Order: sequence, then structure tokens, then C-alpha cells
Amino acid sequence: MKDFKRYTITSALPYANGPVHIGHLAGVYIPSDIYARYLRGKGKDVLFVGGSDEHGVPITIKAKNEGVTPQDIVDRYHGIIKKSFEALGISFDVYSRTTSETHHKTAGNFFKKLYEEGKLIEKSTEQYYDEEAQQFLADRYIIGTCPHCNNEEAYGDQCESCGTSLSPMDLKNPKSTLSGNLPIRKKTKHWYLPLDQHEDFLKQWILEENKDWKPNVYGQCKSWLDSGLHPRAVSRDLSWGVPVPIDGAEGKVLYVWFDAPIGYISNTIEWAEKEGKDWEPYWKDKDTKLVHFIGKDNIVFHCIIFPAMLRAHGEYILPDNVPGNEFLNLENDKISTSRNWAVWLHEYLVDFPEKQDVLRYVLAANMPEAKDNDFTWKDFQARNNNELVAILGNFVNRSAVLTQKYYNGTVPVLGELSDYDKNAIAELASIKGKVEKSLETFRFREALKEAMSLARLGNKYLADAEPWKLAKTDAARVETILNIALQITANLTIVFEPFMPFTTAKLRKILNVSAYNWEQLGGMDLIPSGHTIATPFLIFDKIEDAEIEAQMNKLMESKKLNATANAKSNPAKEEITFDDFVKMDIRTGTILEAEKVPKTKKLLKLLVDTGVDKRTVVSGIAESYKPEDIIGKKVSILINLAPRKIKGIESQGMILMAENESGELGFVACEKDFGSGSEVR
Ligand code: B3M
Ligand code: ZN
Repeated sequence: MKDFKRYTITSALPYANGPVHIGHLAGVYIPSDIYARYLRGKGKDVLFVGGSDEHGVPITIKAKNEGVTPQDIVDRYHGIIKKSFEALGISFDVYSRTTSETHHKTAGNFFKKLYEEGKLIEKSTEQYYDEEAQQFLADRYIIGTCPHCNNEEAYGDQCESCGTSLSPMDLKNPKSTLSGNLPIRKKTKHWYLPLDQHEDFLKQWILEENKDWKPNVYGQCKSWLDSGLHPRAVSRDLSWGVPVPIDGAEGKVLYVWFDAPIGYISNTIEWAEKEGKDWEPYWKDKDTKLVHFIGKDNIVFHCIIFPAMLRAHGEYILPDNVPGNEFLNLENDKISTSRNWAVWLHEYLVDFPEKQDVLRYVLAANMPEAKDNDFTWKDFQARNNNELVAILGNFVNRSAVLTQKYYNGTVPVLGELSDYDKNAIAELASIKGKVEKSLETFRFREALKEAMSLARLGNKYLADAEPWKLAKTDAARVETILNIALQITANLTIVFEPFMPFTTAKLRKILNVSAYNWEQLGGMDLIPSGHTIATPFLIFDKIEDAEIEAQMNKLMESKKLNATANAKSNPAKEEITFDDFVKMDIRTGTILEAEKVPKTKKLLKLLVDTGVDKRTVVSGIAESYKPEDIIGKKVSILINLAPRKIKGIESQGMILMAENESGELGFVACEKDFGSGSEVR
């Protein structure tokens, strides 16, 4: 590992249009905090930057729906988010916001420099305009039918059904979300970042020089780079955002994804001003390691667009690594703000006071590092009761209680060592290297496992040595055993510091010691004999079934509300005639083959036996079914639907699916096995 002079660690700026939930935490804030705490423990010069992302269309839409100003919205959520991060011990050196004056100045100047140096392209294009609202319709202000999957509610910037990123002009049947009207086309001028001009550089830099990036991150970059980069608009016709700082740009602001990452720099400047430091080395010195912690939906912005911006600007370093995580699900279902399917941090902190570290531990243990992962309340309870209470807590408590009992709290002397002791000490010494290696390669789950193995070691050591049986017969032996147990406990305060800072503070209180530094990890000389420890108290307690049931009930309430809301928002369609109905030729069918459509999230290409023939159908079911699980499935298929091209594949027909309120799909099939080809009517 190259030794850097300083570390600038950023974590994605959460949108201030809602509180943060466990998905955000497991994806971004827990790993970045672990990393920052670890490096600080090693005595490194670390700057850990966070902040709220307070621009963008969703914030203005929320404000409009509530009849308040966008500023009201961001003030509310910035406050909640900042407070809850603090309460969870996320150790930001700075947590600011993109509505700050410093940020508006910094982002404006960044744009201005690119503009003046000719690094942006100015282009007038036709964009959708809502005549009634007298407003251009950017991003989420416009919905329409997705050209790829025919989802009728695709947004102007993305179809959430097939995951394709779109521009408003791609939509069929566009509709303004402001008035519901058909928008007109109107000319408007915008500035574009010519990503194509950076393509060769980015290919070399990412694909050749950064092969060590996580496979999920590298893979996504590669697929973007392989399909070719195009100029991207970095301004919008909106009134909420950082104004475009040039003449003739009234009514235009920077695109939120242009200004937000500059927020990392602005917040650094604010921090430096407050601390009387120089901010520039943290962003401009080649000896600084810049690391962006993000979720997978932010990869392209941090690996391709922001680096292109930094490079165009010319004065900045580029990230050394971008450890992007996948998503965390909740009880086997996608976390969703609008469906209230989430565990909200600010609510957790109220429901489980003093249990910050339990959440930190469980989320680190389930971190979606390589693939999406699931949080369940049962697992939360089991990890608390079987790992934190039964192993870590039990060991520490025993060590301290026995020291009190036999020696009045005074650390006994280390005597002659048995082979058994020597093995334990050797194992203790080996932990440091393993944890470091895992942390430095962003494998946090593995690092936590290694840390936990030290607690397991201690627990087993004491249980096997059984000092309570030797107290009367071999006093010297008991002294040695407890000395070793206490040294292991002291080591636990070091190794767990990045993961569970509240717990390590408690442990230090019990041991009556002040903080160690990371380099002392593995040592047998952390607590001198003769030192007096404090009266022990329990550091973890059992979580009862009732507490878990209460959380599950809360979630089930959301499910019920959603089902009702869903049925209401899908009222019966208008009446049709019997003739209309019989026009549809629906048959029982059987799926013969299934495979994923490349570069899509939702689409499967199926070969279906309709009884009449065998045909190809592209179906948006990939998030509900794996290809290998549906071979042989009985389905119902509409066979006289006009063929459509979806992602270049001709789809001949449609499989009938039922959809629940979470968007989960299920096949609609005949209850009896009639084979393929029976008519459905
Ligand atoms: N606010 C998106 C998100 O929360 C965005 C991150 C900005 S990081 C510069 O997914
Ligand atoms: Zn789509």
C-alpha cells in the first residue's frame, strides 16, 4: 500500500428531501466512517467530508406538493439528517450543505472557469415547455412512455421500470407533471460537458490504471465507456439551484449533478476556514488519496462525469478509488421512501436508544459490498443476542468481573506461559495485519469478521482455561490467564473502534484506560499489572422478541397502507365491449428458455411455447424472477399483439403478470395443467 500524506474521504451527499434510512447507511455512511476512523487511528491526516445535496427537481416537487418553499424542505431534512448522523457517530469533519454561500460561489466559479476556457459547449436545442406553467420541463417535471419498455410513467431523466437513462425527448406521449398538459417544444440554450472529448483519457485511466477498483464499479464504468460517451447538459431551466454565472443565463441553474460533487470541495473550504487550515492540499496535492464512498446508482457520476469535470478544470487530483456499494433490501423487498418501506435512522435512534452500535454492527456485517443484500429484523436480533451479547459482551464482562472478584480490580501479573497461552497470544498478534488488509481493500464485512474473531478468541480462551476452577489450587495460573484476558479486552477497544465507537468507549471506561492508537493493536502490554480497572457494567443487552415484533408490525402497517393506496390509485379502467375483449387471443404457454437482456435491469428474453408456435417475448420481469428459475413455467400469453422491438429484440406477444403494490410480479397461469395452446377467455 502506497503511503499517502493525507486522505480526503467523501461520502455521497444525501438529498435533503427525506431522512436517511438503513440503505444509505449500509451503502455509504457506515463504510466511509469505518474507513475514516481506521485511518485516524493510524495517525493519518484525514478529512472526512459529508453534506446535504439540496438542489434538484425532486426537492422542488416535494415543496410544491406541500405548499412550502424548497428552502423549507431542505432546512427540515438537512436538520434531521445532520442530527441523526451525529447521533450514530458518523464522524464527519464537516457536514455542510449545497445551499451554503460558499458552495454557490465555489460551484459558480467552477462552471465559469470551464466556460471561459472553452471547455463547455453551448447549444440551443428544443426542449419541452409547459405553456400553462410557463416553465421548461427538466428531468422529473415530465413523464411519458418509455421507448424501451413502454412503461407509461417514465421520467424525463430515467425510466424506473427498465432502468434506462433517458432524456425528455425520448419519451413517447410526453406529459407535464405540472399541468398534465401536452408540452410544446421551445428553443433554449444550454451548456454541455463534452464527455466524448475525455473518453480516451477515461478509458486509459479507469480501464487500464484502475483495475483494482471493485468489480461492480469497474464493470459499470466499462459498460459506459464501451457504449461511447456523449456531451451532457450541465445546466437546466429551473429557478432552484446554483444560478449559471454568465450573462444571458437568467432563469438557468447548474444541473444538480454538476454542482453536488463540487459540494465536496465547497465543504472542504468551509471546514478549512473554520479550522484555520489550507484546503487546497486536500484537493490538489498528488500526495493526497481521494476516495469517494457512494451507492451503485452514483457510479457514473463519480467515476466518469466528476473526474471529467475535475480534469477539464485542471487543478484537481482525481479519485484514487470509488468504493461503490450495491443496495440493501429490507425484509426481502426493495427499500422505498414513497412506500415507507424502510428503517429510518431517526426513528431507530428513538426506538433503540443507546443501541447505535448494534445497528452499526449489523449493517457492517450485512454490507452489500458485492451484491444486493438483505436486512431483516430477525437477523438484527440474532446478531445482537448471539454475537454481541453472547460473545463480545460475555467475554469482556467475565474478564472484568473475575478481575474484580479475585484481585479487587487490580490487573494481575503475567507469569509463565503455557503453550495454550502462547497460541492465543500469537493469534492476537496476527489480527492486525488481517484487519488492515481487509479495510484497505474496502472489504468491511471481512474486516469486521476478523475483529470479531478476536472476541471469539478471548471468549474461547477464558471458557477453556476455566480460571474459576483454578482459583483455589493454582493462583499463579489464574493471574496469568486474567492478565491475558485483560490484554485481549484492551485490544478489542482498538480493533472495534472503527466499527463500534460507543462500545469501545464503554470498554475503555471499564478498563479505566484512555484511547490507544491503532499501531498498538496486537500488543500484550496495553494494560500494566497493578493498574486498577473500574466496576464492570453490561455493554450489550438482549433484544427481546417483543421489540422485533413491534418493528415488524410497523412495517406491516406500511404494507397495508400501500396495498389500499395502490388499489385506489389504480381505479377500474373504462368500460369495453365483449367484442373488444374477444379480440385478444390469450393462450396457455410454457417458458422454454430464458436469459437476461444485456444492459437492462428488468428485461428477460423468453422463448415461449404457445401451442401454436414457439416465439420470442421480451418481458420486464427480471427483478421478480431469475432466468434459471422459470424454465418450464406455465404462463398465459397474449399472442396476437403486434410485434414490438424492445432493445433491438422483436417481442412477439405479452406474458400476463399480476403486480402487487411493491411492483413485484407474479405469473398468471391456468390452475390445471392443460399444456400449451389452450385458449383463455
Ligand atoms: N444526492 C444522489 C443520491 O443520494 C446524490 C448524491 C450526490 S453525491 C455528490 O443518490
Ligand atoms: Zn423503460
